[in-house]
Amino acid sequence: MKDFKELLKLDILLNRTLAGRQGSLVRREIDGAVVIVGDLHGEIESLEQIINRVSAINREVKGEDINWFFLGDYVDRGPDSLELLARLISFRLKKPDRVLFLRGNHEDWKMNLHYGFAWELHLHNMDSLSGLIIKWYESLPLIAVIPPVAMVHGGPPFPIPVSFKDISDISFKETRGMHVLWSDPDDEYYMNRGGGTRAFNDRECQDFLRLVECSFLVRGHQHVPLKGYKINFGTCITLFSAACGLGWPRSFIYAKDINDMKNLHKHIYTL
Ligand SMILES: [Mn+2]
Repeated sequence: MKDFKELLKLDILLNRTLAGRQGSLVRREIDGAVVIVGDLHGEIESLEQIINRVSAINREVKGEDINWFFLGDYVDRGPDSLELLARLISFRLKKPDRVLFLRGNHEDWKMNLHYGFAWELHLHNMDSLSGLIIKWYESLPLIAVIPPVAMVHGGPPFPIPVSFKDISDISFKETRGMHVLWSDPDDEYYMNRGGGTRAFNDRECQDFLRLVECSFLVRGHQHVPLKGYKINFGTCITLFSAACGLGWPRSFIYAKDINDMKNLHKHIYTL
């Protein structure tokens, strides 16, 4: 494996030059199989298990090249944030066009100081890498539009944008960006996270999907007790791919063809 610093530098360049990238948005059409992975939170084991499971399924259905989408929250909480990031970037470097990383609310140094990653770096005598890690965070897009699926870490931007240009202009530093990284759907699981975060409803989800010409919103961010995933409003799928040391069920999406995602619930797998 390449030196971690080298990996970060290479991946920052890749993020900046992604096909279909317009500011905070990545918008493109794709062919082949699709995998979507939710929060991993420093669990290398969860990532390895998902990769192994996907290879087995893909072989079984004679799937072709796989497009991987990761919904953010790679670091904090779990024990192996450093190893996980290095593994993710090395994985990506093998097929740069087929792997996309979105930004989560934990791709934020202030969060890292409270939830573990900053301490992990300190224990490895790697405090000096924080600047480069922050640059990597800032190089990540916030929203992916891969018809018929739109992806974010938390929820739709609010107020709902009026155009693709409007979406590409969203910054993580402003309110709309904060909602993309932090929002949860309005349901019985909703707990206010404070700091101006909010719940989004069916109508807002529909309005956003209509604007981006997609049928589904796939997001992470929220642990779903006993299941590892949930579906809201018939259009919004939550995936959580970390066990958080508690053996929680973990989920991911695999589909042989992105256009075959009309019955999206059939493509959700749990570990
Ligand atoms: Mn999150």
